[in-house]
Amino acid sequence: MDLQMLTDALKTLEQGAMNQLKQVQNEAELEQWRVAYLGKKSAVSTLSRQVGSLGDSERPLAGERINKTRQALQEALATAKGTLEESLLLRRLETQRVDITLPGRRHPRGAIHPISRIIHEIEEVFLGMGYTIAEGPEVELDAFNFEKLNIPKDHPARDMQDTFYLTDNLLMRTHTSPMQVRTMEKMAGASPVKVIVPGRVYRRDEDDATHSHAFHQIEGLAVDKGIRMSDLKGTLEEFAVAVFGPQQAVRLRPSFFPFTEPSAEVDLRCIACGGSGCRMCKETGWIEILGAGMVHPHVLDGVGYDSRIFSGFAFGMGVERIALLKYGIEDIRMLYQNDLRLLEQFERIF
Ligand code: 2NM
Repeated sequence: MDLQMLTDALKTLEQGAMNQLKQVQNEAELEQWRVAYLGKKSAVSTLSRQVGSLGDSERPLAGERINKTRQALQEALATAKGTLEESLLLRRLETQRVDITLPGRRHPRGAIHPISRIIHEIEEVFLGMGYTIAEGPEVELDAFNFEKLNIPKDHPARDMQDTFYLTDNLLMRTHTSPMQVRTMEKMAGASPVKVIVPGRVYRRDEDDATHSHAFHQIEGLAVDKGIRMSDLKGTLEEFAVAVFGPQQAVRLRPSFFPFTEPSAEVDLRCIACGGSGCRMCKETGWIEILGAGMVHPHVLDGVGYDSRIFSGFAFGMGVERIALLKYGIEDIRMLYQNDLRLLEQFERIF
């Protein structure tokens, strides 16, 4: 073989390769082409092994030409690869086209549970009157749930507030009052104390339309020098108007709690008939919504407030009762069954 033969062979080879490359349709065929024209057993490789048999003067030029051919083939391969990838991408874009005009998929959104809603709403009302909010443990000491609230071990009020005991002295709280006791003790005689305590409480009750063994309370407490029953009534009127509307009024009837003296049941003017009498208020024109009173001097003294100097009022309401009244729900159990038909009627906030 001489240089001329080699040059001719390279030219023919290159032309053949370029023609073949035009036929290539996919990546597999391109790889076959690469192996055939640039692989170890390709014609270019075979020719380059024969360069050694040429004369000294021809050898450098022969090497140069072989390299040039190989370079041309490599460039053609790179170009073909780019073109192939581009056409594959275009085909994918065509077949996997996204219709951006389709309407979006709706995701179901949760709503605030009526119990939480009422708690938030009442919290706002009392925050507006300068109260702070405190929360405490649901598992309480007998001392905080009963003793410090003027309910000793043999007191009949213990029967009405029978609860779930963990040990002799540890129980599920029957009201949120223990947290009011804790707040007063923490304040260590400083005033004023203005706090509301929302939270879950427990009673050993049979569940029915109006009772639940676990329910929610909001209790309020104000202690200062010169706090009077009229402050209690004004505060509760403000609350009633904010939650039930501008026509509202409250009235106090004498009652009894061990931790208040005097004590009162608080009625709301009937929200169904406006006071004229109907089935809902049993023709009385009033609906009982909470209990309240002036904090018993014995309780004040027990938590470090001199009852000759300080006085206070306190009240407690059942959140479920307020929710049933406000939303016109008939049975307390509907608040716990998580039936979407009930829950979906409340505004979706999140
Ligand atoms: C009620 C009714 C009347 C009350 C009393 C106290 C405390 F801790 F100050 F003594 N907290 N809550 C209270 C008073 C609760 O619920 C029907």
